[in-house]
Amino acid sequence: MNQPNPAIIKHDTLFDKPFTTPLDKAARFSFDEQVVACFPDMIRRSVPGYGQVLAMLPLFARRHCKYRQKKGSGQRVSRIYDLGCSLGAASMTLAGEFDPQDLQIKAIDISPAMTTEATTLLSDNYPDHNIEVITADIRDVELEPCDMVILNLTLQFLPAADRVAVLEKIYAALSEGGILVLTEKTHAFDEQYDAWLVERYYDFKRANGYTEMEISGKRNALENVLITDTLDEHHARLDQVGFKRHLTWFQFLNFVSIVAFK
Ligand code: GEK
Repeated sequence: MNQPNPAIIKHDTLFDKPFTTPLDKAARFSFDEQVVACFPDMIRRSVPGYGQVLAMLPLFARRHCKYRQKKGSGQRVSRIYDLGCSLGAASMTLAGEFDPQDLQIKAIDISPAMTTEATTLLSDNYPDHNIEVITADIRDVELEPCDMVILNLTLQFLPAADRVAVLEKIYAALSEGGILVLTEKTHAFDEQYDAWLVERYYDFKRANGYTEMEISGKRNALENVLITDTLDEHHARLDQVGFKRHLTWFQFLNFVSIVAFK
């Protein structure tokens, strides 16, 4: 990476503290202003491999984005969607590695608190890039033809019944040779393996400075909000929506990233 990603480091001084008092334990997790303020710290300390996955996105884009003709202008551009963009870390990673005229990025998130901050971060850091931040539910948006779609830790927040429809829409919008990068927290089908992975995941969080109260507070808040699938379920769903080839290219404990090829 040429320069540090501001969506990751900007709030370095604001540590993730939403779950530090017993009463907070009852709070349901939501992507509000309180979460936005500490989001970069939270995601970096609680998602194993977050930085590594982001760092690979521009390398994937280089291989799979075919430059399409921009209507009427004679210019060629690639369109990439960042769905569930939060503060725009994935979009920013891509912008940092591409010339402004090469990409059109559409970053979408349902949380206005997230998109407000993402708009500021992206326009401050990449004023010349063509990046549109949109506040919307990804279940409702129409996708334009595109070369790459990033679903980084977002599908897991949709109701299980809505996941197929979103993936079908992505498949339809992708150009031949385009890719979906799907990163998710998962659970293992085997209970013993799952217990081991979950315990090591809590060890990972402890090692990153989280207290027992913070770990259990977050676990309770995310119950029924973040609903994981198994890796097999993800691959079966990708088959179901039409992707003929899909590969788990990254795994770190119970977090995985899959690339699906159209
Ligand atoms: C990153 N991708 O830093 N429509 C749009 N956005 C949604 C929806 C929905 N239906 N449901 C949830 N979100 C980011 C990290 S965070 C992951 C993604 C996490 C949004 C939600 O508002 C939040 O910003 C994001 O999905 C999930 O690369 O917090 O663990």
